[in-house]
Amino acid sequence: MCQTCGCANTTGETRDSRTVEVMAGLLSANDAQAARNRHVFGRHGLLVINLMSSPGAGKTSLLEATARQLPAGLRVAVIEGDLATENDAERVRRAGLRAVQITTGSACHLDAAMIAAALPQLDLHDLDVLFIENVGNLVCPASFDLGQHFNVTLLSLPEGDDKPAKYPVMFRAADLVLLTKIDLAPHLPDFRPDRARDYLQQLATEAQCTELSAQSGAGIDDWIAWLAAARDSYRHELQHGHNRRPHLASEGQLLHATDNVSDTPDGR
Ligand SMILES: Nc1nc2c(ncn2[C@@H]2O[C@H](COP(=O)(O)OP(=O)(O)OP(=O)(O)O)[C@@H](O)[C@H]2O)c(=O)[nH]1
Ligand SMILES: [Mg+2]
Repeated sequence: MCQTCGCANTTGETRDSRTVEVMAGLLSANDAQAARNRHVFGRHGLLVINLMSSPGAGKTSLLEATARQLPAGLRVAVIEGDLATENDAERVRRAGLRAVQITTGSACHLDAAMIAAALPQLDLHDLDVLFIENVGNLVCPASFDLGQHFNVTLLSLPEGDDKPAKYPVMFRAADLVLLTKIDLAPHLPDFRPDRARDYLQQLATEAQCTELSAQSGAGIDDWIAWLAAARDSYRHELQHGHNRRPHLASEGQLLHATDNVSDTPDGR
């Protein structure tokens, strides 16, 4: 799969110290670029939200539903990340949002340099919120800081309620978890939202967890309210000299750099 983060390497070659060194170097270069991105966003007072999930959990549909209910005057743009095609950027443009598509080729996640390269295509001074729709993948995107302020992780009902337990790095990185496609609940009785919340609690995450359906519109009001509150708190912190960072999972970064993740702190 991805040649840049080492996730394709399942044979033990990651234990080689030179490989570990190269990966650690890549991650630290990424962190430096992410800090530069965050500085640029801060100069513009621009709130940046990274949407992550497995493929098809409903990220683009959420952006389309968000566009339909945006408060008047809120200026929003989207950076789309996919291995191939301009499909998602075209979808959100049709919904009325400005959009830039990044196609990563073989990379299974976005990184900070890709975001920096896309920014000149957007008028940052003319925006309030920038969404980054990461590549559909429940593992690697959580380990790469892009310069964003919040991570939002989607879990759709058809995926099953045990995903926070099976993919802890992604869910620990989340500032907000959205249980999506809630309109399908009558057809998917095995998915128990309370069980998904229990699994999240077991990760000791403070992330809120809320339910919505991009299709029926249920829960979209709450999501828009969260967005407005996130923007207010980000701007308030910025006025006091603090440029917010999301809950990035440092154990995920180590997972990409070494094999020893068992006794690392959770990076909050
Ligand atoms: N029933 C139902 N279907 C949904 C909902 N949201 C998205 N879908 C469907 O789920 C499929 C995938 O949705 P997308 O929004 O493209 O998912 P995505 O996460 O952007 O997918 P990738 O970008 O490929 O990772 C589409 O067929 C959507 O119509 C929802 O709230 N309810
Ligand atoms: Mg999409």
